[in-house]
Amino acid sequence: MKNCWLIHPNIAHNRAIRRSPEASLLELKSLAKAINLKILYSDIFRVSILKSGTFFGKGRIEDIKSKLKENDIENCIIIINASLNPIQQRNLEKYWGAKVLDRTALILEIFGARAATKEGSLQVELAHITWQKTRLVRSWTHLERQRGGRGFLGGPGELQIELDRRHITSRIKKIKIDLNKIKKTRELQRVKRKKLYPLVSLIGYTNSGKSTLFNKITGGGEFVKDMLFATLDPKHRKVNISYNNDFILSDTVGFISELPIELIEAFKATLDEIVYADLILHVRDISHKDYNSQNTDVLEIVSNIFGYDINQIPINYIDVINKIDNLDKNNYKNTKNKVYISAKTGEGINNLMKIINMRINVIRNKKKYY
Ligand SMILES: Nc1nc2c(ncn2[C@@H]2O[C@H](COP(=O)(O)OP(=O)(O)OP(=O)(O)O)[C@@H](O)[C@H]2O)c(=O)[nH]1
Ligand SMILES: [Mg+2]
Repeated sequence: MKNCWLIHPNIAHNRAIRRSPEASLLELKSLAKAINLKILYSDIFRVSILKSGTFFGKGRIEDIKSKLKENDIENCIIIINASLNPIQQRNLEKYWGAKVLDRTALILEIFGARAATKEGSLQVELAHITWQKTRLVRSWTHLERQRGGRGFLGGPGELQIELDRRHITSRIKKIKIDLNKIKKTRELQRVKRKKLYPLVSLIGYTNSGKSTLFNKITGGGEFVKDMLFATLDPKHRKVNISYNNDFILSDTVGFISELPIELIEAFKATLDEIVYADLILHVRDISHKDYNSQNTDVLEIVSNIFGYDINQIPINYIDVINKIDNLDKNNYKNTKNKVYISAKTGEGINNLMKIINMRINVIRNKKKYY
């Protein structure tokens, strides 16, 4: 198990942030645990001015360095919950003599560890190298070479960077071709299925309970865990709901705030499960402190996928408010767009099925299934 030090930079005057620094640090801890990192320290550091070359100011950098030294910490990965540019990453690594990951790198690591199918692995690799390509600057490549022990004393020249860039470009091309082939098969399957049954897709923030609900409804044995990004590849199952009204339920990858754009791009084929869905069930964890921010995060990603404005929620959308067993309240009011459930205890699942049934009937009247 590798050691890590988690740092959430609380950046002054950053209005785009929807969470408290404490909530952000808590989520960062869950991300680190998702790839089995041992958390040695976790801190919130206020950053009043962002330094272009080092992100943090001199004092902070020195403090961190002394703490590492005093405690004789070796091989500690320092994770900064922000986006670092390659120069900042390189400089911090140099000062601290430690590996530094930013938020995007950490999420890419988790996805890499989770990928189980060929499509999943290719998608993650595509996201990873697309991201790397944008970071291919002289200093960074130099460091990579040293890390790899290939002994480029003075660092590579522009020629080496150009070669690396060309290598990445041709690999991206190859992955896209491979992914396209898989996508075609997936599309054929989807078209075949859709002729027979409507598609109902589960979406939501990671850990909101999508797979638990999927299992509850289908009786399937999907992997469920109190861990971020437990599910990566979409799963399908046919559900018998009532005579002539069966549907296909699909479980999908979870979302997170500031999901790297490279991942959204690379996972486009998987996310088609949402685009082509007749009905979208947005599973939300009402017992989570960030319940509202998570909603905005998901809507932001969904609007990005559909190319919508964030206020324009698709009409085939149902809010599935999950984990009500964690709360004391018990007078929930369902509507045709909102239903309260506990995927764990089964409470409210009947209501959900009724609403799905009703909405599918409407769809059926508009479309023809054979
Ligand atoms: N108390 C309670 N816990 C739940 C409920 N539904 C799911 N959980 C728990 O929440 C955690 C995450 O559940 P998953 O079903 O794996 O969540 P997910 O949305 O599929 O997560 P990802 O695949 O990571 O996106 C697990 O520990 C579940 O047992 C619920 O209704 N009540
Ligand atoms: Mg899941």
